[in-house]
Amino acid sequence: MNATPCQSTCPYCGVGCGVSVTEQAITGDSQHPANSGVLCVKGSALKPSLDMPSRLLYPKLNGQEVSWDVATDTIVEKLKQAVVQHGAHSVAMYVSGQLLTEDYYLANKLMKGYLGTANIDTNSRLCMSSAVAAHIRAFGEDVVPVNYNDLEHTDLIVICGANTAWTHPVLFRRIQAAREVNPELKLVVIDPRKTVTAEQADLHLAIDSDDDVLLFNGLIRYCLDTGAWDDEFIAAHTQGIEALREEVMDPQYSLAALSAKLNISYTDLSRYFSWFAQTPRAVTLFCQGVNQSEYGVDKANAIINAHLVTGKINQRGCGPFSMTGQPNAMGGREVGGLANQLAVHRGFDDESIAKVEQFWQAPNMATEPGLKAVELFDAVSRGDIKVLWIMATNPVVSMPNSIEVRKALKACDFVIVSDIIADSDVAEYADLLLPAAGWGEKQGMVTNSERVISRQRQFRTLPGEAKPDWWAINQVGQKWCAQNHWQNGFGFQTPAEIFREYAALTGINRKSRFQLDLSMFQALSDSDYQRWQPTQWGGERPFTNHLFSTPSGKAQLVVTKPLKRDVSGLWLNTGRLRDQWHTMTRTGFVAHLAASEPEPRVYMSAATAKQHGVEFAQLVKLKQGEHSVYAKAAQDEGLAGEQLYMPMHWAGRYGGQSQVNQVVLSHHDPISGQPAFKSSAVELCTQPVASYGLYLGEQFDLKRCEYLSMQQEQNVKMWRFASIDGLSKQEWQAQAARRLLLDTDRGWIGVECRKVQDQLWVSRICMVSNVPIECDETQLIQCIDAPLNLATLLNAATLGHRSKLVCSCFRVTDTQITRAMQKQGCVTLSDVQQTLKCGTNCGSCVSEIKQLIDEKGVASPLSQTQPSQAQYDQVIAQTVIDK
Ligand SMILES: Nc1nc2c(c(=O)[nH]1)N[C@H]1C(S)=C(S)[C@@H](COP(=O)(O)OP(=O)(O)OC[C@H]3O[C@@H](n4cnc5c(=O)[nH]c(N)nc54)[C@H](O)[C@@H]3O)O[C@H]1N2
Ligand SMILES: Nc1nc2c(c(=O)[nH]1)N[C@H]1C(S)=C(S)[C@@H](COP(=O)(O)OP(=O)(O)OC[C@H]3O[C@@H](n4cnc5c(=O)[nH]c(N)nc54)[C@H](O)[C@@H]3O)O[C@H]1N2
Ligand code: SF4
Ligand SMILES: [Mo]
Repeated sequence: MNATPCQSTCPYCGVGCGVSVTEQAITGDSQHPANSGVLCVKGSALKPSLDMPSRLLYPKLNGQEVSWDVATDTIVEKLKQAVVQHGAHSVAMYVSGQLLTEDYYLANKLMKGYLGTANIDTNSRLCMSSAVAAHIRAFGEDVVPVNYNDLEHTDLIVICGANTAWTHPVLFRRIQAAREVNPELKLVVIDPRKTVTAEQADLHLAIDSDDDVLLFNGLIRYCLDTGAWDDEFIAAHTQGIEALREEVMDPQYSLAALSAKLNISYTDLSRYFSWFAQTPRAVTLFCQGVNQSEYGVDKANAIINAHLVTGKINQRGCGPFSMTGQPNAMGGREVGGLANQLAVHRGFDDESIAKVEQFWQAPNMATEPGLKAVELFDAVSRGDIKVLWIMATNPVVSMPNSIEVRKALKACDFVIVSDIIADSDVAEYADLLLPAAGWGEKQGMVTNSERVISRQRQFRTLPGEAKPDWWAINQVGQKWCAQNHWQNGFGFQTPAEIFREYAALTGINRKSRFQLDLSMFQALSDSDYQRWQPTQWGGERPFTNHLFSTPSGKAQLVVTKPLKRDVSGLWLNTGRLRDQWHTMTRTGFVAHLAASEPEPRVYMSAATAKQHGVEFAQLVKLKQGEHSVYAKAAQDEGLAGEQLYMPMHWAGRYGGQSQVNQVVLSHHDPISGQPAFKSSAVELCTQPVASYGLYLGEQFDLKRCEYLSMQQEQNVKMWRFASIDGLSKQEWQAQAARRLLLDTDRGWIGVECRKVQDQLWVSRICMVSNVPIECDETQLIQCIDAPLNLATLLNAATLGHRSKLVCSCFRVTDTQITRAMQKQGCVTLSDVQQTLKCGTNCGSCVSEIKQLIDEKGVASPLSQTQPSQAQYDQVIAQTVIDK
């Protein structure tokens, strides 16, 4: 790498922060409009994330290394067999919002122009498709009409169904900074959970699952009653007002009725409504609490309606703002990678099909929408899909009803998986594994939430035979054309060439009602592509003069009904953690990201736990029909009512036993097809466990446990396990040489040593207890690969309070913060920050620190009474040390 920093874009969330890469460090790019140099904890950990374990380096066919030539020949042959025998719709691709625009464009072209099927869907179906459908219904096109800087020029920010402090941290920091500048700026959070985001709001409305439409219709009604409708705007720029008025006049939307129905106090409800009604400027941000629902499209439209009827749109500081999840979810939507979109914001109408067909000179054009993710995997399950190419996504973890998805893949004739690691959960099902180039090894464009197109740049050489995804698709495309004696539509040599073709294709939108037009870049030179700077398409206000993309130019007000599935009893809410990314393949092994939430937990309030006979820290089982999942019970008083919360991340080597989607059914929105990941009915069962354990070493080689998770810590791996039948000392003894076995009052501790010169050094530790183990794990880790020191080891192993990592950037725990308050005289947030530096980098943990200060530290004792020397001697006397 040369000395000038390489300017690129963070590969995680849709905020799309710019990064600056040098040999030494990866830091925020101060020139990038999304972040002005700031990065969150995940972005700050990009450098260690590059050293991933089990990198996939060579194509593998049925487990055997093969050349790319053989691999791509095989794909073409399998495609041909399937198409000839079963028709075009028997093949499919399942791709990802983490692909670059060029990868995505080519995948879409291959499927829809050359294989004759629109069976190409993407994980964005699980993520953005409800927002996409709502935008199309309301605006006539999937356009986000807001910019990040609107957050700095508004009077009210509403965050609905998003935990922005954790999931779009840099954006949340901008919101917090704006509130500091303008103390009048209000923040309202609508979320059934009292999240870290909600804690920092002026008002938190803890609605029940899926009560959003009811709430927003009520808001619209309130605005009508208080004269806050913008009648001029409504008349000139919208259609459908009569039907909407009729809906919201229903008595259920009167403030009093609504307050009772939503179970939200009259005062809180009217505060939010009056703030929204009275201020001329308001932005409503939304994400998965809205999208991932059986009513996701209606929820998004209800939000958009509220902005349309009050005219709070298309002007500075105003608008409904769907935040995108993945780094290029937006780019994927632009090229048209959803099965129900054709390309460049066009659907499957005759005119669009003809235009795209002509542009591509497509020999085999898809003429109807393909299968959406859930339907697609159902089709795989039925045996209707014979060849499936999965790229940059891990559906056996991230799809609902994931056990069925696994079964379907197992039965599928030919599964191709393009990934960067060899042992992702989905790789297990691949007949053909293709090594993709990862972040930093490939280059191309990504579009963020505010339509800013930025470059990801290459700053590393390609390892092994890894190739960019576009390259693999291009090879297959070329061979497919040759096979069919068609003109080659896949002669691309560089991503720049692909980008130019994509930009040229968007030219079909010029002088049409569609906004997406990048045709000014169709002749972009290679060097201009290389030098590309973040560029927003559509400008700050795409709907200039309030001209929307509908045929009439008016925005459509969509009548939305407050429907709701009756989840009687417990309902399971799922989502994200601050420091992990999706199925953990890129963040699970980064020690300081793993430390803040080291094992799979299911959260609930003390009342819910009590009601179900559950004790915190113990193993519990969530059941849904015949499927179940194990996790440790943990407390979160932010969960109202009968609500459970479990992170979506646990997968692979890190917590592969505890994949929550095993108990999430595939109910989905009828329009968008987006699964309802936030509201599953589950049973919560206690689970008697004979042995809880902690195992530190290189490799876990004890018997298979029902519950097993792994935390990577520098050079040590630490497993937490629970075995229902129990784990015997004999099993450990049969395994370990040079072992110590220490009996404790609740179990035993096994220590395996090796001789280094004349000293005993610790190589493995196994602690087993009949109660959940809470001990000083950080200290225990330090005992590995160090001379045996029984006093330290036992002290670390003493059951007591387990420190929780609060600040990941500086690795500061709750215990340290408490100590700073009790022993170092820290009183305020800034005292603590000055003493420990915590919360001074990305700031994601500030509210957790504040909470500790308010609660005056952690409740558990800081230190355990240490055993006396006599006790140690006694233990050592009882110990067996092998020769
Ligand atoms: N740290 C981290 N950040 C990420 C990601 C990650 O994996 N890790 N992934 C990125 C991606 S792809 C995405 S899509 C985004 C997702 O970003 P978010 O949507 O902010 O994240 P989630 O945690 O999925 O869920 C959001 C919230 O919806 C709430 N919710 C559940 N049901 C309802 C409901 O009925 N109504 C309302 N109003 N709220 C409800 C949940 O309690 C939860 O707090 O995050 C992006 N950023
Ligand atoms: N219960 C529950 N489930 C959910 C959600 C939820 O909130 N709750 N959220 C849903 C949402 S919004 C999303 S976005 C999905 C995310 O779910 P997934 O897309 O399945 O998650 P990732 O772990 O990001 O998967 C990306 C895969 O691509 C690999 N990879 C990384 N870079 C590259 C590359 O450049 N090329 C290739 N070919 N491969 C690469 C990674 O190693 C990884 O295996 O999960 C969904 N599932
Ligand atoms: S906010 Fe998102 S884009 Fe920015 S550094 Fe964090 S993960 Fe990366
Ligand atoms: Mo997502």
